[in-house]
Amino acid sequence: SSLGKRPHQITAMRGTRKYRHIIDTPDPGKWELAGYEESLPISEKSNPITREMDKADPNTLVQLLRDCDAEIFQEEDETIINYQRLYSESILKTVAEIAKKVQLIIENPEDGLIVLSGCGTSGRLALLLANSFNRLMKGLHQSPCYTYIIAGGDRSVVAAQEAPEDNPARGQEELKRVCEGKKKVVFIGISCSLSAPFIAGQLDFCMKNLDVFLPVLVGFNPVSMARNDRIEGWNSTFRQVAEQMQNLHDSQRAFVLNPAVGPEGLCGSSRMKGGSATKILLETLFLVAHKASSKVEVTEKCLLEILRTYERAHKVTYSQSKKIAALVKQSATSLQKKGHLYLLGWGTLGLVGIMDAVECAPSYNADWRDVRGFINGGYHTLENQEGALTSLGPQFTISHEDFVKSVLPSVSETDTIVFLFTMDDEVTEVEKLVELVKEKTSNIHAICHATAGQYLPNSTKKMIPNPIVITWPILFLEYEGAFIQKFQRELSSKWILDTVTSGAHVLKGKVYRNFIVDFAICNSKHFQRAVSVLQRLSGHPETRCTETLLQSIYGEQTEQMRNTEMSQHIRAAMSRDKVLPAAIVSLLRNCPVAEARTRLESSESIRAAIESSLNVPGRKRVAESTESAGRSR
Ligand code: S6P
Repeated sequence: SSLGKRPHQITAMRGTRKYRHIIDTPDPGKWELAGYEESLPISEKSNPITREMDKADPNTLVQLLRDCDAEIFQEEDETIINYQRLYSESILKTVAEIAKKVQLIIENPEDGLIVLSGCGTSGRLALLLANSFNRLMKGLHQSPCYTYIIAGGDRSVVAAQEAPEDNPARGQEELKRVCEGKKKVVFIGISCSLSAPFIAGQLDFCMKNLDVFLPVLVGFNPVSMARNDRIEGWNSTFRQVAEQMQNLHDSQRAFVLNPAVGPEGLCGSSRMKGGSATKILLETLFLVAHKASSKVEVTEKCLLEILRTYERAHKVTYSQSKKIAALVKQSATSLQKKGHLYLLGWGTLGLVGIMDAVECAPSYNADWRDVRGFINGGYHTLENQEGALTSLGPQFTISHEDFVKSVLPSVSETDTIVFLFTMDDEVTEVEKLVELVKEKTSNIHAICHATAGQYLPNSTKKMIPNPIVITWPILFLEYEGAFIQKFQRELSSKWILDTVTSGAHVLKGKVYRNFIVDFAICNSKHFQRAVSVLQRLSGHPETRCTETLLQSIYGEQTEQMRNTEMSQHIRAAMSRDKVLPAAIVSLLRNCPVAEARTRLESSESIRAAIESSLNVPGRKRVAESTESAGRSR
């Protein structure tokens, strides 16, 4: 393909590559060129790789997302804009510096704490990572010193609550609560798109208390692209906070860890690459910190060794592309027939499943019942701070027993079930559950991780005809080796499930080109993204797009609503169906929102409605060039 390739530069760049790559990392994308969707941060740009994704068949879909994921490992290209990347020296250096600060906490756990905080997927990852490293410490008879914060509290782990993300004061309160009495705190604020007010509030608080706190900001945009709009009830923007952090970076009183990993395969869906890169970067950082505390010097080589295991994981995972594509197809068929996708996982893979399932609701305006994740042992295995939340309602039931009791009775042939486990789990337990499910549907799939030499028993193979079996090489490493292996399996499962859930929604018609055209507008980031998608699809200016979006939200009473706060718009948007699709069709056809809604009702999918609106005779083909759109942020 000609995507972003500049033949005269490729040789030069290849020649300067420092490390032998395990996967074929793509050549730098067009998105790196100056001027490409200039007004948008990397995390919100549309990835040139996936421009035609909505027309792709399942096999192609998997390849496209594989290539997007490979961009995580792409090296800095000094001939272009010079974004720092995962393997850039500046990033490796920062990781090593932060690791040293983390090491001090590990060695004095009584007075210290490492806090990971995030919203949505970033918050779920905070929980996963904090628990992993506490487990690592317990295994070494050290006192655990990691904890997590997720915006909205533990209920956000298993059900999407995107609104708390907009609240910086709540972020601060939570931080103060978990750090009470601690003398030294390394605070890791994760916001993939450098945008969440909840995290901005926390970082701001840390910077005002530098005697106790060492704040670290993790995300995947340059600071100059951090979000810069006013935060409701707050006096600075995320960008201002990030700039202050950057100013403290050189004196090591704060750190910003923000390699570019390229735009998401689906525009803005930071749960995908953003989430994966967060996991890779932070696990590597903590692993070297722990090594350092057992007197192994933190060198660039040792960092690279760990990073390369993740790169290897990409290759091993996508060597199963054919089978992944089959699962994408099957899952899409279920969703199209109004069936369900259930992910039944063991151990932390159960949480990976939940993470992917939960995000379908805000990402694709899916019903929370469409895609659901379950974990063996429920909250006990999840190891969340607040314990069992089952009493909050059916959305909060997450154990396999809950699944058998309340979901299984209504499972039918239109549903797809995916089992997620490793060969070290109790495979007989898996078989027992498969046995039960088999009576209801034949669409049974599995993602199973094995170590070289381990084979799936024949009994299991008979029950699950075409499992995705990923065989990992034996790692002869010290104590941490087992963790590295676990991290790889989690990431591998995440990659597969991200692809499956995203791919299935693409095939369901929720995506036009690589824009998700039906997502929940449930926080200010989503509101702005909606406006930006409208601009890029219609070519109309921001004011007109905002106006139409408000009409779609409020119907006739837009006039009074124009000067109300964003939070009010969001509350209203959340109680309304198809807000974004109706606005898109209305703008493209230049018709009232009500008419757009009727058209959507009678259309086979949202994508189809948009496609036919773009083909209305006499329409200017403004949407062809995404490069020129989205100007006015
Ligand atoms: C994104 C996902 C969201 C984000 C959350 C935090 O695909 O739907 O839940 O994880 O909004 O985003 P960020 O950029 O602050 O990490």
